[in-house]
Amino acid sequence: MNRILVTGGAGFIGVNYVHHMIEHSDSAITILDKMTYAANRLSLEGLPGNRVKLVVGDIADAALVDELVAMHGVVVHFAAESHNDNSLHDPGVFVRTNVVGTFELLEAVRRHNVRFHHISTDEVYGDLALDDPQRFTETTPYNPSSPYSSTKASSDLLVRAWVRSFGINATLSNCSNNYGPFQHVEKFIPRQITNVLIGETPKLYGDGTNVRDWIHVRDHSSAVQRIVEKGQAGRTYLIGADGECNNVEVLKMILRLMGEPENAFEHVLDRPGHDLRYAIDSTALRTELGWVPEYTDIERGLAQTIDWYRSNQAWWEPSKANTERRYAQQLRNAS
Ligand code: NAD
Ligand code: TDX
Repeated sequence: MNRILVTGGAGFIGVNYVHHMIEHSDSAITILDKMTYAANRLSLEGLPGNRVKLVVGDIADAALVDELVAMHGVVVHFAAESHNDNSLHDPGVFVRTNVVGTFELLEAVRRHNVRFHHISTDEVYGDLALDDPQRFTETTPYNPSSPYSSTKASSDLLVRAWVRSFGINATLSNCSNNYGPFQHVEKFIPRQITNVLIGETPKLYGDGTNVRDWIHVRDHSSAVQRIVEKGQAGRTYLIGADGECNNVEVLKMILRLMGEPENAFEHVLDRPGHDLRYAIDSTALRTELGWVPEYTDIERGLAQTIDWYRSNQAWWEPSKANTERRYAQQLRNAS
């Protein structure tokens, strides 16, 4: 049985990956998670105690990371500060977790010769014009815009350098925008779904023409499993499911699916430096590793996600008021 150390396994994508691996492998999993505001213990309910263990700790804690890495065959590294808006208001913690934390993990996998997979984002490539026929590929130059994406880009470069200089056995993946169950209510889709559920008006940044390339989080999990099992050491794989959609379209779809008028939202102050468009070309992952996304009907995926938030109010309600307070404070700071 494989022993996998999953960093950030109590957050959105990490916990979906843990559930996926429990269903689709016989691995034993240790989650290393600092349990920041973004983590939720309820997401771990139903996981088998004999196969999943939670260690509460910081990936920037070198001694703890060294001890844990030594006990595992694979590290799958999801832990990060992940929200662009927060990075504009408090960038320091993004540098500590995303850069220093990744550095400590790299040093530990180097010492103990452990397989490493680094989870990253398409945002490292910057943004595209709406009419640009090109999409991001493994060779697109890095050009991050925000404190968040620049710290993710930094962590990617550290991984690449540790592969080249020290020969660590690592792969990287850069994925597009995820949606699905267990996503924190600060993010666009759950924020708007839960706004409707509590009778608050959904909030659209700027004119809403910004395009994101949506992928269901379950497809991200299956892609990561494939890369960890079959990926070539040193390679970067781009993960995407051809889900380009602009924010107004997504918001109108949510409102329609929830039985609200399509125009029942308000435009609010735009995010500073707001990236216009992301688009992933995942041909290499599909042709070389044979990965195929399953949840490509976004309307269906959104309907299921809405059902999940309706049925799991106890999961998100405790963080909703705080999140909206944080947004209100950020708005006051900006004006
Ligand atoms: P999230 O914010 O929901 O979860 C992050 C998790 O990391 C939380 O459980 C948090 O407690 C933990 N964490 C934070 N700092 C830590 C530290 N110092 N030590 C240990 N644990 C710590 O984020 P997410 O959306 O699940 O993103 C997971 C990963 O996927 C990140 O690396 C992110 O950059 C990447 N990614 C996200 C998306 C997306 O659409 N959300 C897309 C592509 C890539
Ligand atoms: O209230 C909102 N209104 C709005 O219009 C929020 C929270 C967001 N938006 C817009 C901004 C973006 O164009 O929606 C889009 C998506 O926003 P986020 O959910 O904040 O995601 P994004 O900034 O695109 O980054 C996400 O995808 C890439 C994740 O948060 C990152 O972790 C990942 O790397």
